[in-house]
Amino acid sequence: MAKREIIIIPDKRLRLTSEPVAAIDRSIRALVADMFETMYEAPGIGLAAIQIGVPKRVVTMDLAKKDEPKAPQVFINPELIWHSEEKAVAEEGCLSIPEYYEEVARPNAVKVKFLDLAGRPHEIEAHGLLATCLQHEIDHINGVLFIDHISKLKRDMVLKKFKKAAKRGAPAKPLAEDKEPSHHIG
Ligand code: K1U
Ligand code: ZN
Repeated sequence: MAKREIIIIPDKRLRLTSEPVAAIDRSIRALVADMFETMYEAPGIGLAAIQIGVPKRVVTMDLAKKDEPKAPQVFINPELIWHSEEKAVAEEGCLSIPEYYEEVARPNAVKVKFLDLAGRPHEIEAHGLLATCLQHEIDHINGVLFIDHISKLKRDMVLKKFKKAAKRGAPAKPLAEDKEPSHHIG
């Protein structure tokens, strides 16, 4: 198991469409182990393989609260098969856009089909944080970022800040109006 580097915007790999997993073999199990180590260390509640530079349709997640036992979940080839008409607004963050949080409106319920690590098929209906996180991660494997769901003005500000930082080779400075995460965990 190894912690991997999380790539951040404006890295072009974050805009790739990830490839479906054809066979859940030893290399996929090793990738999942590395993703959990990387996600827990970050720390984050979700991670898509492309965020560590691997363009495969693999997602890890753990939505357990601080005082609860770990609850690791793996979604291989996740597919959104239904979403509600009703939307909910929730604050989102992204490990590939560090220290930037913004409210995003998305369907408040979704149905997702996926394979688990043993290759068994599942279909779940998700609400609340699970629905938000699944949509955020499925966006990642389709090359979409949560800033694509906010106003162009805000998105351009964020992109400008991270492009400037990448040129300097330094971490991006926080935007004056960035909010702290408020909705999660613990
Ligand atoms: O995919 C990612 O970039 C991970 C992202 C998942 C996510 C968070 C919030 C809404 C939708 C999707 C994160 O984990 S950001 C970090 C975060 O939420 C967090 C960090 C420390 C403790 C608790 C939460
Ligand atoms: Zn993200």
